[in-house]
Amino acid sequence: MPYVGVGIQQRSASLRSHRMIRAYAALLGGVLVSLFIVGMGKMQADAGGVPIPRKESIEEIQDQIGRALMEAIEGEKIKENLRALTKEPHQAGTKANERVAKTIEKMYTAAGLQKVHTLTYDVLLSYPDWDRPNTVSIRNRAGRAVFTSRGVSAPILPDEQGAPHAGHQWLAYSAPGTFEGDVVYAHSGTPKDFAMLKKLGIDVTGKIAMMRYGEGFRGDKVAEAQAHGARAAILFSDPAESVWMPPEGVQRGSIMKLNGDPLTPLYPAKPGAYKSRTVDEVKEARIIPSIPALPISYETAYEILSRLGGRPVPGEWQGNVNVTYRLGPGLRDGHTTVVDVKSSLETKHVHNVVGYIPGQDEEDRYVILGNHFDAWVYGSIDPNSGTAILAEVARAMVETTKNTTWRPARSIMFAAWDAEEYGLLGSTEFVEEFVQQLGDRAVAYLNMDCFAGNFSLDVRTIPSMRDVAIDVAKRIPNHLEEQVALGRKTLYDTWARTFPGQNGQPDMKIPGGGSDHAGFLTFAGVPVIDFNMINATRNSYPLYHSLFETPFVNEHLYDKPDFAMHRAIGRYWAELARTLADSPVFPINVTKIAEEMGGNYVVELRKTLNQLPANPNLLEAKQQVDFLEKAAAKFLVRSQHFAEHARHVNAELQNNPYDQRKLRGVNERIMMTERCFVNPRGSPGAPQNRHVLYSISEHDSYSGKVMAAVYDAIDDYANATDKKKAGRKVAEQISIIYHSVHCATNTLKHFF
Ligand SMILES: *[C@@H]1O[C@H](CO)[C@@H](O)[C@H](O)[C@H]1NC(C)=O
Ligand SMILES: *[C@@H]1O[C@H](CO)[C@@H](O)[C@H](O)[C@H]1NC(C)=O
Ligand SMILES: *[C@@H]1O[C@H](CO)[C@@H](O)[C@H](O)[C@H]1NC(C)=O
Ligand SMILES: *[C@@H]1O[C@H](CO)[C@@H](O)[C@H](O)[C@H]1NC(C)=O
Ligand SMILES: *[C@@H]1O[C@H](CO)[C@@H](O)[C@H](O)[C@H]1NC(C)=O
Ligand SMILES: CC(=O)N[C@H]1CO[C@H](CO)[C@@H](O)[C@@H]1O
Repeated sequence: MPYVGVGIQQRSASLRSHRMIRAYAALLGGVLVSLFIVGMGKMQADAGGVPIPRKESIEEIQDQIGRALMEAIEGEKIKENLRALTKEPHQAGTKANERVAKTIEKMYTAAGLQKVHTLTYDVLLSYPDWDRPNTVSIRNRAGRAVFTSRGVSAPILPDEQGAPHAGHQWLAYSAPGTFEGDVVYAHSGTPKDFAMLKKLGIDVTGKIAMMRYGEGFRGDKVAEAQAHGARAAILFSDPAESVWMPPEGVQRGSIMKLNGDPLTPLYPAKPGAYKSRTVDEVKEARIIPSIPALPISYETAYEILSRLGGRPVPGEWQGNVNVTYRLGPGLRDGHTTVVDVKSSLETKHVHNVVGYIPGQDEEDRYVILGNHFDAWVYGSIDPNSGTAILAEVARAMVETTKNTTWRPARSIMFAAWDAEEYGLLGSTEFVEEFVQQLGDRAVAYLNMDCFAGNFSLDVRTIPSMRDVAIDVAKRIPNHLEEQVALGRKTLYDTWARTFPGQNGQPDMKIPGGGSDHAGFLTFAGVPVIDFNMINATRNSYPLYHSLFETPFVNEHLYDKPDFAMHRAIGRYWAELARTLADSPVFPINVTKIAEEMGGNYVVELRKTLNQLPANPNLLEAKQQVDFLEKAAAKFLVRSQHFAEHARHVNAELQNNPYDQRKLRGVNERIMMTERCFVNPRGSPGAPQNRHVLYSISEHDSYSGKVMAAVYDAIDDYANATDKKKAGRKVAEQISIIYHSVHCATNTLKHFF
């Protein structure tokens, strides 16, 4: 890298030390005086008489800024935000949700964020008929209804849950229609469950598949039912999977099997953009179902289950409704079941709201914090617990920039996404619109959707971000008094104990497809952290997507009235953002990718291939694994050298005038190493899945999968009749990973 003019270096160095000194002065003037005496003692003067803080004191200043920021986050304000955001049901595309977008704009503006504005997209959404609820009924031989579900859940707290139509039970993107026929109980509706039914001699063709929630994405269940010939689908909340759910409660949700607007794949659905796909094509591609589907409560499920004929289900299929579950098909006494769904597809405006705290040193580098704001009903947990927290993080950060002279070195962007519930539409369209800029400038994306419990932090991230996820958690005070009493003072302590992983570190899964981080990672290759709070069992969270997710639940069930847990989440979010925005060298550890590649991914891949029946058509694939292994070893060595170089650059920064360009070079290479794992062509059949390591599984859109395209090719091989062709496809997919690893190695080198 050519050397830069000395004048520029000195200027930027003195600018930075000035800022540091101003930060000192401001903090000294504040409540933190006594703490800062220590830092002062460590100040020294350089030859020119300008005091330059030594290494420890910079860290101490950072520490103090962190504390000031954490102190600034107030539980009471989060609570106020939450009430303001959950006044009425607000599905994407409705007037009510537009009002919520306006509320967020006002919150962001009042917080002092800059350039607060909305980004509008026109996307395909789906609604029930608000005047005629969906129903399930049971008819006797004479065709008379002996039972009809209400189709609307009754409120428990009318003050919070009493809006007209709030209780409607529906699934977005269901086909409209009425179907009368026989029910088959298909357990969780997984491919395995349908295979089991086949084995048991039960044919789902022409029947109604009744499936319970849990074990994967609801859209996959309905698609699976349709693929097996079912004419309608019923999903119910089994008490076994539904903590706190009242008998009448239902889980709403989307059953679209794609992220982003289905009519404008890969491109932003900006107003006026040409829609490259028609609704019929979307149905043909089985992205949305062509059969009616609806969710029912366990009270309604009881009516069907208690009349269902046929043999009892296999033992592990029995749920917690108080009857013996049977397979069907059909009800006893010649009764039939009628599914009646009213629904329509509509193209609607959706609005993302964004705002910024501009970075002082690198305005064109962004740390992005995001959460969606559209909800199935009131959304006080999912998602507005997160929306309320994020708005408070924004306010507290700006306040900290005012009370101290701290400014983030890089820009911090706050994003409230619309239409996440329908299939991550708002964030996906945004990523599609700005994919180039995000690839070039986004440092990281930090997502928090909602919480699922109130006990431990839970983090899903990629290997290069694990260190920062851990380091920051070690700084956040534990919100649980009884944990603190046991000596677990920080979020990290409870987390590491609750979810132990390898090397004494907490276990972190790779991010799945369930929230707005997906597009950032899988389409743009931006490192992401998706986090929330959860209970030790990690099972589905209470009242999910139900009418009963209203502020009372946050205030009295999930958290204490002081919102200590909400606050702890806010502190984690803020500190993650500040760390990523201020650390001179990005706290993104590319050595971890190399380590995982050689130590885990290659090993697993070899094992999987070796488990397949030996076949000459697999030899090429196995050879590719050998190449990949060698490439991974080189990548590891190179990343260790690079880490040494980065440490050196960082150390120089602490002692001498800053060499901003060297630093920028190091950080650019970290970013570009991550981007090496984006394959612009996408994976076969899924051009939106462009990350070759971390992607969404084709078979379960909720879970993240390592090297999904490779494993999908292996699955296809296992079932293929043309083994030669299928074997070559496996080799090709492994070779694409090899190419990415090679790219990463070269990115970390100086010359090629
Ligand atoms: C920041 O300053 C304002 C106005 O002086 C004050 O109300 C607020 O409490 C201060 N915040 C912190 C965290 O010190
Ligand atoms: C089983 O549950 C249903 C619906 O919740 C209820 O109506 C019925 O009385 C219960 N039956 C028994 C035997 O507990
Ligand atoms: C979390 O677990 C605690 C006990 O460990 C339980 O009392 C509580 O109901 C659970 N809360 C949620 C939100 O799942
Ligand atoms: C977590 O949830 C449980 C169940 O509602 C509740 O008893 C407990 O107080 C909650 N914990 C906190 C810290 O709010
Ligand atoms: C990055 O990860 C490697 C491999 O786990 C580890 O040895 C190294 O200490 C990490 N680097 C930093 C700066 O934490
Ligand atoms: C349709 C079919 O035959 N599917 C099989 C494909 O291969 C997997 C094993 O890799 C089986 O589990 C499926 O049953």
